Amino acid sequence: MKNSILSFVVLAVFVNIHLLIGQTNQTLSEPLLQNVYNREATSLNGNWKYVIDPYETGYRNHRNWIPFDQMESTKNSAKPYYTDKVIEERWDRVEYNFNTSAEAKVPGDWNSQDPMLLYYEGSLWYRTTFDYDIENDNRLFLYFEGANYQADVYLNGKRVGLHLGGFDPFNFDITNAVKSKGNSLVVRIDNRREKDRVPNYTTDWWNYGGITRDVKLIEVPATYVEDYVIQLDKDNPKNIKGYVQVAGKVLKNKVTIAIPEAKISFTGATDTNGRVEFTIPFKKIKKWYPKRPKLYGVQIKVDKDVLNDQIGFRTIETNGADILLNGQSIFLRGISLHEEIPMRIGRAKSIEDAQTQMRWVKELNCNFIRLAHYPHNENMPRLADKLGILLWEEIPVYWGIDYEDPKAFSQAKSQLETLVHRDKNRASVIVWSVANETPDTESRLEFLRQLKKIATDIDNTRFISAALERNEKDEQDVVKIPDPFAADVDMLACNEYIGWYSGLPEKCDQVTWKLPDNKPFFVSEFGGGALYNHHGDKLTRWTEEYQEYLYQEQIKMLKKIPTLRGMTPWILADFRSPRRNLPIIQDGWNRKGLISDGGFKKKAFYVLKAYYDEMEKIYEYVIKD
Ligand code: GCB
Repeated sequence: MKNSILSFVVLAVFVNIHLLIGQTNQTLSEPLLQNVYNREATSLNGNWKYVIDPYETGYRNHRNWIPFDQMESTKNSAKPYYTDKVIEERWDRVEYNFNTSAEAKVPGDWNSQDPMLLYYEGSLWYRTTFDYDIENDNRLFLYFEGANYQADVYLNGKRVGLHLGGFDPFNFDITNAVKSKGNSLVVRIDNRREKDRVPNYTTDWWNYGGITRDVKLIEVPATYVEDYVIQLDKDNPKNIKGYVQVAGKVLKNKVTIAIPEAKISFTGATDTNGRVEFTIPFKKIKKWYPKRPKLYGVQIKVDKDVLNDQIGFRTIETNGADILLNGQSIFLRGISLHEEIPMRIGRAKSIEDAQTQMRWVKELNCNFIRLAHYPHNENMPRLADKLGILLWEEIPVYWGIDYEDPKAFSQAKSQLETLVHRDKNRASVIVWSVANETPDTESRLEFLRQLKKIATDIDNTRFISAALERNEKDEQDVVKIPDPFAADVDMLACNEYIGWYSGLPEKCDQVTWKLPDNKPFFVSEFGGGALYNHHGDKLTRWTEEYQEYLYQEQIKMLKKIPTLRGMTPWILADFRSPRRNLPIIQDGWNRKGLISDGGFKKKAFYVLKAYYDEMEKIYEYVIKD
């Protein structure tokens, strides 16, 4: 009894701290524009100057640990340290000079661009210059698709904002800060691994730093479409349901939505907050299926702002152990992947990179991808929509982040909100995953439950899941998922490395799975390492034969689980990881890929493909509407 009162008090305090922190704005940026992907943009991609700053000379005074712009003395003093011009002055004076500095490609991780930066974790200052004329009373946003991890953004010497989070987009309204000629945009990126960050100290992937994704200027009319949801009504899929949020000058306005090919048009009036909600009945719409990924052209208009999107309409739900897509049972023939292109060391960033990954995914005969372990760039969900690939999207609440620290919670929250916000109109996305292999503690449980609530408050039409762990120590032959968060997820998922981290592949034949029968079960990871073209017998680790055998045994085992509805083995391609330093075999690469760092397929690739060909026939569905 005492214990339960104590844990109630602990939880109550935890919830309160979180609520309080939720009110302090850690991310000093404006609400994210919806569908920037389709807005006309001026790209700021290109070669940017950079200065490496491991000692934070440009950020902190040498007598004071806190950043310049947080120093009391600088705020009220007549001659503050931090003036409008301080950034340029400091950097262009004696010790540093952007003009003569080296250049790095934006977008791009810095690690793969300068050998000195391969393992660099610290601060680096970027600068680019541009001219820009804003028309009439339009507004101008500076949009970053992603930068790892902290971005401090300065325009013409003035700080415009800060963002925390390595994989999510953010934007700033720079209408009043921009000039028509010679703008200087300075961005400090800091990719240190810190206790209160998400992820924090330890990950099994490379901590690529820099402005890793596109940077653009988005000009919108004075009154503009800020956000919208246009999706099938989950409870009555004869309707399209959603809202439009207008921002800017005239919030009370007329909004129109047109889907000409489906003969749908809607006109509505926004309220004084700029919001209109709608339910639009329709006669006939072709649903989105992986085999026929029909996308409709959708146009949203307010005032002078016209925004186009391509949207697919489908339903997704569970019924007992079944996953029903448009009412029919499906099996998720998946694969996990990192946002990395193995042949060209570094982050994947372009549409061509996404196409390369998708080609392999299709060759495997997949209909599903787990975009591990953080939000991937928007090319992936956009392409998945077009190609008919279903997606699991996830935030880097990974391993041992600090579940007790409200700052960590606030970063996890903002990353999740942004991901759901960005992709909530994508038919391909069916799972929001809130965590990967996290410790079973009370604070972690509350952390994940709150994340679940945050995601479902924005979007309650998709599954909530998390890559949980199985019991590793006790009752080795009976496999269970003891994590209490299992009760909270819609799709029960776990990572298991039977035959690699525990035992040899034949171990698969010795275990029995004990799982609830009322939920779909999904294996979010299994696998083992193999160096491409390294051969031996099937019990010699690191050979292609071992990996092939492991896949055969895993598949035999998993086939016996009646509630199994899919899997995303670990992983499509070898990827860089500083944890993986076994000489000759690893040399800084996690070798669990089905494809090598040179882009070559290993033997296990074909085992998985054969299984997926079989599953495709078993779970054949008909396109009904
Ligand atoms: C895991 C992690 C993944 C690792 C993988 C491995 O469970 O979720 O990030 O890369 O194992 O290779 O051990």
